[in-house]
Amino acid sequence: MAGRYKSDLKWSDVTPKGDYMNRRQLMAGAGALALGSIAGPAMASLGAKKTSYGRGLELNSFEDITSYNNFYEFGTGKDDPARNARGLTTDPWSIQVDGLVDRPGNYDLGDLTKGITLEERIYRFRCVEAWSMVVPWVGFELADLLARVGVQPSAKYVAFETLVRPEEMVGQRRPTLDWPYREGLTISEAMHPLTIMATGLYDEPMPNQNGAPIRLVVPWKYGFKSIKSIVRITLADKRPPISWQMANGREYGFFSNVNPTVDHPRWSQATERRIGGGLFAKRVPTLMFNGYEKEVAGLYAGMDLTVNF
Ligand SMILES: Nc1nc2c(c(=O)[nH]1)N[C@H]1C(S)=C(S)[C@@H](COP(=O)(O)O)O[C@H]1N2
Ligand SMILES: [Mo]
Repeated sequence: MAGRYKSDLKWSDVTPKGDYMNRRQLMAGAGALALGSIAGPAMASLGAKKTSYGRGLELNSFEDITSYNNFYEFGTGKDDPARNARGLTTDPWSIQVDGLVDRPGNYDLGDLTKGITLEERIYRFRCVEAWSMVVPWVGFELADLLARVGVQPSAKYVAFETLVRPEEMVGQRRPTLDWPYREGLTISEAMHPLTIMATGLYDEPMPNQNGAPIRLVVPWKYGFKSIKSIVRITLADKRPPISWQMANGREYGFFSNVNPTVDHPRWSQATERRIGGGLFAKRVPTLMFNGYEKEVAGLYAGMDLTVNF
């Protein structure tokens, strides 16, 4: 699997059969090549924009990205999600959109994302535990989805929730966290063009252990902000509770921007261990905002980042 691209993105995996057919026709009509009809890079066949982010970064292998995971719904070991998430049902999938939106509803994922152009985004990914990877995500900007449902001017935050289904999510049979897993962003963070909803990686549909069928990716924040397998999106005027802050507010803050100068109470955040580098690989320096300072520092202008951690 490592480092290769398959010839189709299998939108059908996140799209009901009917929609999938419409999409194919739509795309063919628009002059794009039909899905799966040619060999070669799938991005070209989908007509998706190639990324302008992350060129030159060295990608982690598909194996690295799909075998070393945090997804506590499937257990707390790094290899638990790959093993335990196999049986997760991701089709059908719906997302409840509620709160301060013009068009609330319980949307089928295919309907909610119909016609949205997928894009490749190669991002650094830095876990609060001080390991990191580089992942070629496939997805679209969260701002596009929010535009579809119509964000009301009074909305200041976006809250997200993960599926609760203990029958399929063995980790949820224990109160490791207060399920559902919850996350949140300010509206300006949510609207930022770097913030994406990812439906795949390495040009394949999102592997279950990485948060199928759809997860958030916020590359300048610690990995736990990038909530997986989302079933609810709520627009709110108040800051929503988030899982890791609920579990330990002294160690995990709402913002959780990657910041090498603000250490975790129990370890340094100045450096990181690159996954796949081998046991004796040298740690590498952690970059401010995970290397996206130029793009996102403005969101936090005037804020004391040691207080708003
Ligand atoms: N629902 C849910 N989302 C989650 C987690 C989780 O346990 N449950 N773990 C978070 C953490 S701590 C990290 S580092 C990333 C890991 O994403 P990856 O397995 O795709 O690398 O997912 C985040 N999203
Ligand atoms: Mo993490």
